[in-house]
Amino acid sequence: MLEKLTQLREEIKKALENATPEAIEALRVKMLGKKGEITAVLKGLGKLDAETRKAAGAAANELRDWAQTQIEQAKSAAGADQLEQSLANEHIDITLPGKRRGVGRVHPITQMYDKLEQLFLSLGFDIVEGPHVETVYHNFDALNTPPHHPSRDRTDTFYFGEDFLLRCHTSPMQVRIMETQQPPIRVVVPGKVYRNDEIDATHTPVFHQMEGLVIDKNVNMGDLRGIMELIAQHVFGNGVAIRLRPSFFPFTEPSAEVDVACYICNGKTKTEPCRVCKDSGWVELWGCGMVHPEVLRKSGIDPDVYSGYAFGLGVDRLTSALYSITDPRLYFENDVQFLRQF
Ligand code: 2NL
Repeated sequence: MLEKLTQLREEIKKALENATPEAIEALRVKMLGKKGEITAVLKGLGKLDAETRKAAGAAANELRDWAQTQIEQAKSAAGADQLEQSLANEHIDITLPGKRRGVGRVHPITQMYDKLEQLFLSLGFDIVEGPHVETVYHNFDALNTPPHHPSRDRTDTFYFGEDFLLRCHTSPMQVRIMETQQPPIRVVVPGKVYRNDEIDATHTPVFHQMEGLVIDKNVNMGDLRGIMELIAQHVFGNGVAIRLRPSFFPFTEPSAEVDVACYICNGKTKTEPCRVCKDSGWVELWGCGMVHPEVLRKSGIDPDVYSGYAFGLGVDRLTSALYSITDPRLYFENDVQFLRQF
């Protein structure tokens, strides 16, 4: 018995010389595992007579403790060896250039939305979005746009059957607000709108609008003009002049085009013809008007008590004007070289 223990001790000593971590683990299993040799000796103690068992038990337990310590020590020494070796073999080249992170930026159209929303929030407007698939009623009938009107033509608007379509302005959402809220109403509705246009230098089938609606008692055209001027100055800079020019929309009466003093030549350059304003000094940028009484009445607001104004900003057009961008296709092409400029 004692001989066997001595033999095992010698075997362990030998096996641990220059052993790899894998070999050490294999030795641990071979000696101390469930079916290990030392384990077997300890299990066999029960069969010995009491006297022999005492001496053999002490020796076997001592061997087990010794083996455990030896194996642990050998393991950590071998691990340190391995770490040292890999540190010696691996080199980090700190002169290599770093990996550049592709940080995106805010799309110019979104920047213009943000700029406008900042203004309207400061003026106490709500900002509300609406569904892109609308009813023909909310998109046209409620806005005083009768069945024979050209913008209702099936070739100009994307229909889903008889009663639904892709909204061609955000106005249907303002109608929904009038239907569900009583004045005072002060709201802007940003969002994509859709028209069945061929793509060219001034048209894309999807474009971006922000429409505004203000309804209260005693709202007049002076209020409208003041807000139109604030919008122009917020986008193009303090001091820029605007003018309102008579126009027509089915949903407003009177209606007006908002012209902004030419941001290229300011109407002053006479030596060189101005491409942007054609030397008129003014650029037509958006439309507005006093909400037609019939539009108020249809949505449940009494035009004898309340009046209001509305406006429709073309966000693509405003962005193009601000940055002198001549082709709206650029907004959709995701050309990083283009987008990085803003
Ligand atoms: C344009 C003209 C405009 C409106 C939109 C509107 C909405 C309601 C009632 C009355 Cl619910 N009007 N919207 C009014 C005038 C002009 O847009 O040229 N947009 C690009």
